[in-house]
Order: sequence, then structure tokens, then C-alpha cells
Amino acid sequence: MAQFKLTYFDFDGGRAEPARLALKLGGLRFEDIRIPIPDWDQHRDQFRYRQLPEFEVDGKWLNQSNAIARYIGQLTGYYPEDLWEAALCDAVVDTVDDSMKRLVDTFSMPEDQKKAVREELVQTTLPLFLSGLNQSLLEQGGIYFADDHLSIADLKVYVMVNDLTNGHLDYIPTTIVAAHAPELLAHQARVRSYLRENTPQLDYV
Ligand SMILES: N[C@@H](CCC(=O)N[C@@H](CS)C(=O)NCC(=O)O)C(=O)O
Repeated sequence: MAQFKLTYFDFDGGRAEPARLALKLGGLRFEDIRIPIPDWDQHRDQFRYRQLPEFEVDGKWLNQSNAIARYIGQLTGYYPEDLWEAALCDAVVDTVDDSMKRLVDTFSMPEDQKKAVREELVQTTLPLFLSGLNQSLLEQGGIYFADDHLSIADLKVYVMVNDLTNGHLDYIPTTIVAAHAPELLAHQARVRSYLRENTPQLDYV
């Protein structure tokens, strides 16, 4: 069997999490290398683009979280084979990135600027993206985002909803998803159940 190695930061969320979850759902054994965030400065220079995640398959190297998730999704059956359904899946994945990038950009801001920018995001960008994703889910039947089957698009949205509702992001109310995208909360519960049923070794979902 191929040797898989995923390197990211030491938390259950963020850009590598859809790939981690797809690896576990697919039953693929992998080395889950987690760099503690406080140690990042001393590790940064060993990575080609000074950023994570990175993925290796039998010594071959891959970067970009969505390319990694797509590759693992294709290996494990969590990426649509139908071209149109695959395009729908990709669009959801990229939409989540567009919305979360605005938030990630605030991480390094001074506190007063971070507060102002996040409060603005809560009023404008996040409602727009959340309600759009809510609508996309409903258009596909309200259960999964593509192909009537769980895919990396569902894992991507699930991780985003977890990140927005777990109370770890200052100035982002944990009620924001309920306020603008109630279907995404039902979807979060559905994906969590699926993960619990299909990856019993996961104890944090
Ligand atoms: N487009 C890239 C973005 C990667 C990225 O921005 N990674 C962040 C963590 S989520 C990072 O490594 N930040 C560390 C730094 O910039 O020093 C991807 O999706 O993989």
C-alpha cells in the first residue's frame, strides 16, 4: 500500500481537515504530522512555499489543500465521477475558500483592526457566502452538495461551519450560521453522524 504523509498544524480544523477526514473515511493509513503553531517559525523554511498543508505519496510531493483533498477524494470515492457533479463539488470548495480567506487574513492583524474587520465581515461578506451556500445545498436537494453523496465539498463546508460555530474566533458570533444558513447546521449534524458511523476511531467530531 502507498505511504501517505500529511503535514499541517496541530489542530482539528482548517485547510487540511477535509483531506484528513477523507483519508480516515477511506480507511487509508497515513502519517498525520502536526506542527504546533508556536513552533512554526522554526519550521517554516523547510517548506517550499513556507505554508501548509503539504502531502506526500510514496515520496512524491503535493501542495495546495484543495488539490490534496481532491486527490484523496478521488482515491476514496468522496469526489464525484460525473463531470458536472465534480464541477459543483469544486465550486463549493472554492466558495468556502473565498469566504474563509477574508477571515484568515485577519489572524495577523492588530487587535483593534481585527475587531473592526471581523465586525464588518459579520455584517457583509459572511452572510452573503453563508446564505449562498445554504441556497446551493437546497438546490441539490438539501442533503449533500453534489452527486447525492457525501464528497469533499461536504467535508469542506462541515469544517467551515465547525470553525465558525466553535467560539474560537473572536468577534464572530457563534450564532452566525444559524442566522444566515440554517440548512448548514442540519448539514453539519448529518456529516458528523456520517463521520461517527464511518470513522469510529475519530473521537473529536
Ligand atoms: N492556497 C494554500 C494556502 C495555504 C496557507 O495559506 N496555509 C496557511 C495555514 S492555513 C499557512 O501555512 N500559514 C503559515 C504562514 O503563512 O506563515 C492552500 O490552500 O493550501
